[in-house]
Amino acid sequence: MLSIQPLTQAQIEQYRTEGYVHLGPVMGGDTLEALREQGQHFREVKLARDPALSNQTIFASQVCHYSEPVRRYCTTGPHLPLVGQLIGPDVALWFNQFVTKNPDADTGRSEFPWHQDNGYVAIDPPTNVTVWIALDDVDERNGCVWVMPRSHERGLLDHRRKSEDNWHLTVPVEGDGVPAVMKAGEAVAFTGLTLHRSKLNHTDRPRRAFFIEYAPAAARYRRGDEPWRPVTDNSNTWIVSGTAPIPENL
Ligand SMILES: O=C(O)CCC(=O)C(=O)O
Repeated sequence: MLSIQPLTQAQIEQYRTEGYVHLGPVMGGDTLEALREQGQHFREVKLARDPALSNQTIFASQVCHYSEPVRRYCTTGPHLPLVGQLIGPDVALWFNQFVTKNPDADTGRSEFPWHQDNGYVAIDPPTNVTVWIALDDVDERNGCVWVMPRSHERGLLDHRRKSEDNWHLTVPVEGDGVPAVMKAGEAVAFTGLTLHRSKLNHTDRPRRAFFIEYAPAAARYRRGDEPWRPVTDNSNTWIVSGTAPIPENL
């Protein structure tokens, strides 16, 4: 059984000033195995539909709807008290995704360029947190995630498509950032405004990861120029601790 210690004041301070913090081990034993199996299940389904994905990055999003082990982890996992320390007691599960970076050094398809998560969907206030969990040991060779310290201080940046035939959004960034080197089951947490990326997988094995985004339960979200809506006004959202404001039409 994993025993997770609360974040220290120094870790919380690091998150506030640098925009990220290593949480250490947040998933182990049977749970890690179950999440790997679930990831495999989604990959198999997607590969059967599109075999060309075998040397690209495979994403499976909002998987809580389709997997009890994944939903249980996202809504009751042992990392949640740490999330509460970072964003407060009223917490909404907002997004969850498996990301498997297949070996691709020859094709270069799986670079995930610099971006802020809020560059895809904005959250207000932007105090949402992403918990990126390694399902394999990750380092610079197999495409770990890299974060740019203090980049959250720059606010929400103007993201553009990487190229016309690529859906990734990105912003120009100077510098390399810091690689989040981790053992399987460990996590790094970063803010919705923290610039991060991942590079190629130069090994001969897939790099498996799962990440979860949590937002303050009273936050709003906006896609592009659409109107702002409460994060609770979305079928993917679940309150995982505390309460959310009650809508007028309830
Ligand atoms: O797991 C990765 O390689 C990066 C994924 C990522 O940053 C994202 O989906 O926002």
